[in-house]
Amino acid sequence: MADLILHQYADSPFSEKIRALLGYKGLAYKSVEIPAIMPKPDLTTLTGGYRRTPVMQRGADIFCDTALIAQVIEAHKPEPSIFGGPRPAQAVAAARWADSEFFRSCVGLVFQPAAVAANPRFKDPSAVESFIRDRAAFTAGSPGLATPLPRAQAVFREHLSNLEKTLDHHAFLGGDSPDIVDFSNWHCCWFVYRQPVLRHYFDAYASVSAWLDRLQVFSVEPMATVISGADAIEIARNSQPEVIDKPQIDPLVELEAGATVQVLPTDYGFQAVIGTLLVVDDKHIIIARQDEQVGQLHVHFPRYGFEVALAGDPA
Ligand SMILES: N[C@@H](CCC(=O)N[C@@H](CS)C(=O)NCC(=O)O)C(=O)O
Repeated sequence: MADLILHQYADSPFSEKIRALLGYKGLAYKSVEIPAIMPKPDLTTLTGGYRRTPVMQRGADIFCDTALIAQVIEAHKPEPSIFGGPRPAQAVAAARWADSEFFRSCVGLVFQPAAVAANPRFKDPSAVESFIRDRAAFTAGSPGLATPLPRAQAVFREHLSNLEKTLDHHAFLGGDSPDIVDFSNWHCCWFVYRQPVLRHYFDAYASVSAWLDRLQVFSVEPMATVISGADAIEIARNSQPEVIDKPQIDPLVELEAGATVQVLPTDYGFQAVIGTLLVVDDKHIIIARQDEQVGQLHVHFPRYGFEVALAGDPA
């Protein structure tokens, strides 16, 4: 099977979720450092317009969103499992909540004025301006990424006190070993914890801090070989998308296989990807794209959190 290639950047929390997961699985992978703001020409050549971070590539197959990427990694190396716990419904729901509500509250904390002022990445006023402009375009049409500070802080503190109660009795949220809930909470906490000016938020939570130290171990020794975006494109060009075993189209979407469709996230980052519909089942949306430079690509999305419609239909 082709190598896993993670398109990511160092400061990205959702990339950190996947870096830590790959470290936990002991998987070697290739890594492309992508820009944090647009343009991202190599990435969007592969995705067809999806710009969120990270993206996983395997040959000419492109996987968007960390919920799906985590499943791809689990299938690639099933042990140790992060989906094998006794309460899958609770685990998936808890991970989704952490990746959405909890993440938004962490963004609220990280972008509070005191933290922005102390952040070396925002020392250059022109860099701040470009970042703000980029994120305004990125989140256009959605309520935005950051929960306002008073509510963000309340959500954060309440959740940390609940995590603390679990971690007083267990090494990980998944029990004796980490599961998907650990990785979805890890990247959110990491985003806040790594800012010295925000570390006080963890002062009252000794068990959470010890858990962060345990998870940190998985991301400190990256098993990544760094390659360029051009190398990743070359790999895609020299590969064929994997054959899809039993393509299905959910009849409720009222779309035919082969229709020209657009796929959009339902929460934020409304940059459509257009392609030929291959699969819509309970878990996946898969479309085919023909790129002049790369050839045939399959772009995969999780069904949860994404919408598929005829290209050009209003979202
Ligand atoms: N649900 C998505 C969220 C990804 C996300 O919001 N990533 C942030 C970076 S951590 C992003 O895309 N920011 C804008 C960008 O990188 O262009 C996932 O799980 O992959």
